[in-house]
Amino acid sequence: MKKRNIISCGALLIMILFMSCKDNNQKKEVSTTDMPISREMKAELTSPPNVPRSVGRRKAKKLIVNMEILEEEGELTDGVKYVYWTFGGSVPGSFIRTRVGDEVEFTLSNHPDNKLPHNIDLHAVTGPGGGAESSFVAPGHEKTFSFKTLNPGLYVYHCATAPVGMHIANGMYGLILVEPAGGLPQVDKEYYIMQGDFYTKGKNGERGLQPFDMQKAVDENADYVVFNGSVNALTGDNAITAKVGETVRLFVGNGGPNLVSSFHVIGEIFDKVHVEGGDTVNENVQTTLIPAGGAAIVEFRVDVPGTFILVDHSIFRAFNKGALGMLKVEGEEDKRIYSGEIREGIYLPEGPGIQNMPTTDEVVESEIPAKSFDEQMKFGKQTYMQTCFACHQAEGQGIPNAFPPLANSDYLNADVERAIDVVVNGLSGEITVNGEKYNSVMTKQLLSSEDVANVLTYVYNSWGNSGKVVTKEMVEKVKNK
Ligand code: HEC
Ligand SMILES: [Cu+2]
Repeated sequence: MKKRNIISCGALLIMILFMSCKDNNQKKEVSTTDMPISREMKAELTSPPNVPRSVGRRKAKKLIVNMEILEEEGELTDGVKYVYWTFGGSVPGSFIRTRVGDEVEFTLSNHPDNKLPHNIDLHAVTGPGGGAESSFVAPGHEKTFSFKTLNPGLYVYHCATAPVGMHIANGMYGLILVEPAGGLPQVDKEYYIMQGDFYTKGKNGERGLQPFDMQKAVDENADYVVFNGSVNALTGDNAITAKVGETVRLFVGNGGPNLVSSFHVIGEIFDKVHVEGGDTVNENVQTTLIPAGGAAIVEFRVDVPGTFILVDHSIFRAFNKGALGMLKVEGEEDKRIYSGEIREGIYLPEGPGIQNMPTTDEVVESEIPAKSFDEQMKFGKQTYMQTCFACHQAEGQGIPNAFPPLANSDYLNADVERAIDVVVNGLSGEITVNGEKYNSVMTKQLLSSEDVANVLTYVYNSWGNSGKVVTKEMVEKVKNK
C-alpha cells in the first residue's frame, strides 16, 4: 500500500506530494468522487442475522462483490412451504458492507437452475436504475457493473424485474451499508434484521406448499409479516443474543413490498437511532418508523438480563402474522434498574387462530389433515403453543385463580364430549377442577374441527392425562348438536 503511494506520488510535484501523500481519508477536502482507491479486495458477504466485519480505518478500495441469485424452497412457518427468490440464498439477501469512496465492482449471477431473469437495484448507487438497468440477467448468466459509494448510510437493495412487486414479495431484498470514513463507532454486538410481508394463496397457517397470491399483494392484505424471511427466524434457538452491559447495534431494513414497519423492542429504549439509515441521529426513541424500501440503524445498551421482544408495533402483525423476534440477554440482574418476579412467555406468537367472545363464526378446514397419531401430536402441539399456551401454560399447569390446569385435570378426563364443547363453544360460569373453583370465561376458539381434534389429542396424551384420541368426526358431532 505504501509502495503504491510512493510511486503515484513520485510522479507528482514535491509540493503536491506533501499535501496528498499523508492520510487521504482524514485529510481535508478530497471529494468522494475523486477519493483515491488503494488496492482491491473481495467483499465479505453474510446471511442474516450476521453482518460482516466493520470497515474500521481501512481506506477506500476497489471492492469486489459476487452475488448469486437462487430460487429455492423454504419454510415460512411450521408446515408451510414457500418458494423464495433470494440474493445469495437467504431472505433478506447477503449483507454488503462498504465504506464511502469504495469503488464497487458488482457481479450478479443467476443460477442455471433458476426459472426467471432478475436484476438488482441498490439504493446506495448513484446511477440509472440503481444498477437495475445494467444487471438484468437470465438464468445461467452473469452481469458486472461498477459504482462508487458517494453517500454514507444504510441502504436497501432489491430486484426490479417485472412484475417488480412479485420479485420483492418473494424475498428479493437486502441491505448494503456504506460506512463513513473511519467507520461507525465500535459496539459489542451487531445484527442484521429485515422485515417483509408475504402473500399466500392459503390463509396464515394453512399447511403445504403455498404459492404467491398476486391479488392479495395488490390489495396489501398480507398473510405473513416476518423478520428475516420466516415466522421463527428470530425466536427460540434462533434468537439473537447479548450480555448485560454490552452495546447492541441493529441494522434494520424493511423490504416491504407494501407495509411500513413500526419497529420496537419491548423492554428497551433505543439510545440512538440513525433515522431512515441516514446521518440524523435521534436519541431515546421507543418506536422507529421504517418505510418500505428503507432502513434504520438502532443502538442501545442492554442493562438487565431477560428476553426482549422485537416487534412491528402494528401489533396484530407481531402476534398473529409473525413479526416477532427475540433478543436474549444473559448476565447479572441489576435491581436498581429492574426488579420483580419474572414469568417468561408473556410475549409469544399466537398464530392465526381467530379468537372471539362466545358467538358464532365460520372456520375453514385444513386441506392437509394429520395422517397418524404422531402427526396429530405434532400439529396439536403447534396449535397448543399458539392458542392455548397463553392461558393454560407450557406444561398445562394453568395459573392459580385464573386459568384452570389441563395437566392431570379431573374435569378434562371425566368427559371428552364436554372438553370438545369447551374448546368449540367456549366456557363461562363456575367450574371445579382438581378441587379448586374457577369462575371465569374461556373464549370460543375458532379452530377447524381438525385442529380441535389434534390439540385435544395432544392435551389428553400429555402431562398425566388419560391418553384419549380425539378425531375430527367426534368434534363435528359436538359441533352439529
Ligand atoms: C384466553 C384464555 C384461554 C385460552 C386461550 C384457552 N383457555 Fe381453556 N380455559 C380458560 C378458562 C378461563 C377456563 C375456565 C372457564 C370457567 O371458569 O368457566 C378454561 C377451561 C378449559 C377447560 C376445562 C377446564 C379444565 O381445566 O379441564 C379445558 C378442557 C380447556 N380450557 C381447554 C383449552 C384448550 C384445549 C385451549 C386451546 C385450544 C384453551 N383451553 C384455550 C381460558 C383459556
Ligand atoms: Cu428478481
